[in-house]
Amino acid sequence: MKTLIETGFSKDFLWGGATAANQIEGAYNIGGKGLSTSDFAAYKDPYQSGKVDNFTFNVSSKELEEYIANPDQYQFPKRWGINFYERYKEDIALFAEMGFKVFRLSVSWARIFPTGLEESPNEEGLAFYDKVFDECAKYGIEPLVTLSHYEMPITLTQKYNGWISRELIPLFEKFAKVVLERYKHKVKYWITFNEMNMNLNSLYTGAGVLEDLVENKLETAYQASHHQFLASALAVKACRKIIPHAQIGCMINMIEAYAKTTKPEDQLQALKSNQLNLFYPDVQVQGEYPRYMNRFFAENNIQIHTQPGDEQILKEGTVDFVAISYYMSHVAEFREDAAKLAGTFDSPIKNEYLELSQWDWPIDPIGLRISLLKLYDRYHLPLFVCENGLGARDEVAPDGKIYDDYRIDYIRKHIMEMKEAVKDGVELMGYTTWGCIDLISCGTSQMSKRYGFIYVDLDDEGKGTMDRTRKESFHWYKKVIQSNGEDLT
Ligand code: BGP
Repeated sequence: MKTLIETGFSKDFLWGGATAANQIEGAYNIGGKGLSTSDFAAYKDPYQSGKVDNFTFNVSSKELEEYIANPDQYQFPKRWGINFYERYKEDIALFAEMGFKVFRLSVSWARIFPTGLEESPNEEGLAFYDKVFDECAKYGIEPLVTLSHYEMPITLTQKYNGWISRELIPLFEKFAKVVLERYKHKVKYWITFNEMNMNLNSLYTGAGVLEDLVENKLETAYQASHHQFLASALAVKACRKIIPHAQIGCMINMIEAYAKTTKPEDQLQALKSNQLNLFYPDVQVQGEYPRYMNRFFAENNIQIHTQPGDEQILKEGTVDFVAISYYMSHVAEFREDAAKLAGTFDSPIKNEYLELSQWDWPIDPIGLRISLLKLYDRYHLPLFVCENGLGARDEVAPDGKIYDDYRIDYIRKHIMEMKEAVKDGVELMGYTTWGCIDLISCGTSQMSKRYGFIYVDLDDEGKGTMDRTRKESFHWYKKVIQSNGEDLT
């Protein structure tokens, strides 16, 4: 048998960058948009130290009440974003200058259905994304659209406490169908839910749930996830019908757990921790709940309410590809209460071999290769790295330039490992670095946690001109794309 080893990225590899509506658009109350859950992500004092150890934000019912009553007392940076709403032409032109083949963005549910409950969509909201996709098309950039990226109309939190309620499924299906129908000639790459596995970490961010109102958080996370699985499967089914040539994927935050030692108990713990993470794509790829969850649910008193027909929906709505965000790996060790911690990424254990980012995120490029190999072994489906990047404080030098060699170094090492994974046989569709333009942080609502190739003149309090400047990494990434990942110098 002749052996063929891939030597690099395929010629149609999708290079680009990724964003989310709530972190870039701003214009939170313009064009008929309703308020979203993310419009209540307040910027809080402790974040200023840059040492917050969290991934996603939570809001309690008391906080929400207070934010609604006294909005002027707080700052909500996701309300202003980087004003992509008005500056999208300039931004897309810059992406095109870098040679982007793909641009990942999300559609704000509340821009299309302001409360989520309307019968018909908000035309102004739909028209906005038409303009964005048309602008992409001008440069031959394919949009990769996430239907749900960490936001939903706040009304659905107030009325139903988010995805804990089954009522959200038909409401989301309606939204998804409207969007798929409207953009069927403009968008062929889709992702249903962003990082659904983060429901285990923040119920508010992932599922619009005020967690102080629920008794059993873990059970709620799985119940909300069950509803999202169904909503995702229904969106996949609709997509197949409306846009037969499209590709639609699921997505998780991939955090590979390494065992702390060679002790078998630690190894088993790592395996179980990885199972709890991969549970999400397992359902969305295989169309059914994996058997290992039965024991986990039983031992943790988790009862998921289902209805006849749910199994069928999951079976019929399996995805075409698996997308991941990848920022770090994780260390697992055996402990009696491991079940409580499993899957929550709440590990205090440091990996002594890895350096940390300024926000204490372990930097592990080889972990990306390991993740890709494991995912491909498990699913045999094309993979897409749709988020990866370094959140760092950038300084504007006296000459006006931003010398972000640390970011170049980070991305270079991750691309090298992706390339090794391709040589190892992984089918990789594309790579979109997170926050290709500086944007508001998801977890901390900071502007100073920057990921971009493009600097945006804006501080944590929303002050600045919002002018865009090319960083050193901009020129470097352009070369990378031009050479299809060969020139990484
Ligand atoms: C992912 C989210 C993104 C993003 C990124 C970086 O989990 O999908 O929305 O923001 O993480 O996180 P942060 O912004 O908290 O640094």
